[in-house]
Amino acid sequence: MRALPAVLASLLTLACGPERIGPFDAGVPPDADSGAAPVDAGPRPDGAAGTDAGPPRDAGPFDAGPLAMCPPPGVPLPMVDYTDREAGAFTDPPACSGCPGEVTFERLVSTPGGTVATIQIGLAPDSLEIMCSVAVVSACGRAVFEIPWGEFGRVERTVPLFCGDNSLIVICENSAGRSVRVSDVIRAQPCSAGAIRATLTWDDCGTDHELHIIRNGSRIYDPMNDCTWNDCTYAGGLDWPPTSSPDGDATKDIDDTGASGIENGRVTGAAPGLYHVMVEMWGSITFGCTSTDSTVNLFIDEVPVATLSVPLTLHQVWYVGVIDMPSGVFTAATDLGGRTTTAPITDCSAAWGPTIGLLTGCTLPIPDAI
Ligand SMILES: [Ca+2]
Ligand SMILES: [Ca+2]
Repeated sequence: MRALPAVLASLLTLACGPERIGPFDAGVPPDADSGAAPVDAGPRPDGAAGTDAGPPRDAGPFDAGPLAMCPPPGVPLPMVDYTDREAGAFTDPPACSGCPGEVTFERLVSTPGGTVATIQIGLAPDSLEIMCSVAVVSACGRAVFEIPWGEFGRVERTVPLFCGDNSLIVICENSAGRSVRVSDVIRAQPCSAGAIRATLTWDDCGTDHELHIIRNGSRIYDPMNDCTWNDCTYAGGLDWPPTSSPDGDATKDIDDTGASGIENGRVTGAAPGLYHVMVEMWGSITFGCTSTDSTVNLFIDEVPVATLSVPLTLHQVWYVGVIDMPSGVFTAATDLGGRTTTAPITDCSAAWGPTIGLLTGCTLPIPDAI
């Protein structure tokens, strides 16, 4: 375990406290953002994509062609500040002598028509004392990731994009105020039906949680039917039915071995059937913590359908639950009743695979077919 700088250690202590607000905190009053605004079919003054009938906008090199209509919101979406601001940098309050240094995108990379964006932010030398959040905002959905940019020297993160046009809003905050930057529009993959997405984050009390999306009737680490870090981190890695077609395929488009994540897995044009979601705790527990909180957000056709969070210890496996396609109904493992013998939390310490070469993690035959 490497020694932590004092400032970082204090951040970690705060992050592990019960008062910590998660990246998709449900504390936002439900009526603060009904979700109606970002997916409203009415005209929008800024000409946003989706169901908007406003003027077309040039998305530059990210133009992926016409988009399908955004789905209606299933639940309220997380509120994000500054969604009405033009691209650029500013502080809040406008005159702020002690705010964090100007946020600059020293590197903002997205594959045209892709599913993720990688951002690297330039900040003032006191960055370790600043907490930042990155909001991904589209006409179809919103997600917010809280990120201590100085953790373990990392200043770069890859975030999942929603289908269609996205903006990134980076907010870095200290006691004096906020330094904010809003990105230009990034056009990601076209929207399509049958899209499963699972996004995994974790707190600073642990490293390297592992997201799995597993076809029913299979098991964790089945090389053809478990979408995780070893066989699924590139487009077309797993050709799921219908075969010989991108339809139905699973991709883990963001993998992460460090602190706090992010990981992201998708199934595009999912074939009818059941899809299990599991999380392994691969990494280490940070000094001073007894467990690490793991959080999964599930989206069907980019609409958030569930947010779940549990504390994990080393080599535990969290059975998050099952998604039934094409209905998109999610059932948490804790609600599966007599349908499975797989526990919501499995201690896999005694059945962990060989660590030489990092070949496998949990070798137990889980989950049950249901
Ligand atoms: Ca991982
Ligand atoms: Ca396929």
